[in-house]
Amino acid sequence: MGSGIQVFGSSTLNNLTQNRVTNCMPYGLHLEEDSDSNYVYDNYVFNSSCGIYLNKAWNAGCDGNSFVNNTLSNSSLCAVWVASCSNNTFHHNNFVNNTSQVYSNSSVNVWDDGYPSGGNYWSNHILVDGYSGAGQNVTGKDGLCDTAFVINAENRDHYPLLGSATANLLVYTFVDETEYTDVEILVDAESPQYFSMVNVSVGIGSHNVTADHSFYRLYGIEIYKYTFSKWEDDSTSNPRQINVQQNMNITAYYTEKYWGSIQK
Ligand SMILES: [Ca+2]
Repeated sequence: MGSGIQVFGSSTLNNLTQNRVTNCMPYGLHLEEDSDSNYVYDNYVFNSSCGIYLNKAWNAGCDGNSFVNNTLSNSSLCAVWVASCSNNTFHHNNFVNNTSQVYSNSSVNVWDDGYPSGGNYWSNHILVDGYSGAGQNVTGKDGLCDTAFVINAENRDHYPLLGSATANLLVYTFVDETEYTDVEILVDAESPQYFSMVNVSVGIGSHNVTADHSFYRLYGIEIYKYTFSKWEDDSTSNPRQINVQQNMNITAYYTEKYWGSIQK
């Protein structure tokens, strides 16, 4: 029990990067009591009650922090819990399979990096892309969802990401880590130019890695099917063995096929 990483008591200008925080109750990353202007980048927070918890204490909130390129997954309560903390920025994070994505109370925060950089990937959002432009009203895809992800009246991601058809698997190495010996790549979004979907930590050694053989994506009323084609080194073995000696990325490529239309 206890938070994974706690930042307390007017702690400012810290960099929290490339941490793997799993099974921490109640909070994965915990900022409280006037901790401002910290940079939280490229962390993987899995299976906490709240992935990121921002709270006011002693009449001081946590403001002006940046949360970028983090993956927040399988949070039993919510991925981000924020109360009386404002001017924090969240973009290019993956919000995947959380009971609730964001709880926000008395807070006004920024949930995207503007156009065309974009916001976050939300696994429960409507992933439809037929329009582009800052107003998402120009015909043509741009890799960003056409509709905003609305948290409440004062908090919204104007440009949610569609995710990635190439699944980048960022493999962190932990010498003493043994619980993840098999790695499954789950690809459930589309748009080749965007960021990694899956961050998994494994130990040094040989591991069995599987990419999903196929998945479906809805575009408006049309359905596309994506089928595994190859790994970035042209191997088509799936599953395959990888030998981990240091942090690494591996990418699975998929082919897109038109599948059908939904009757409206
Ligand atoms: Ca769009």
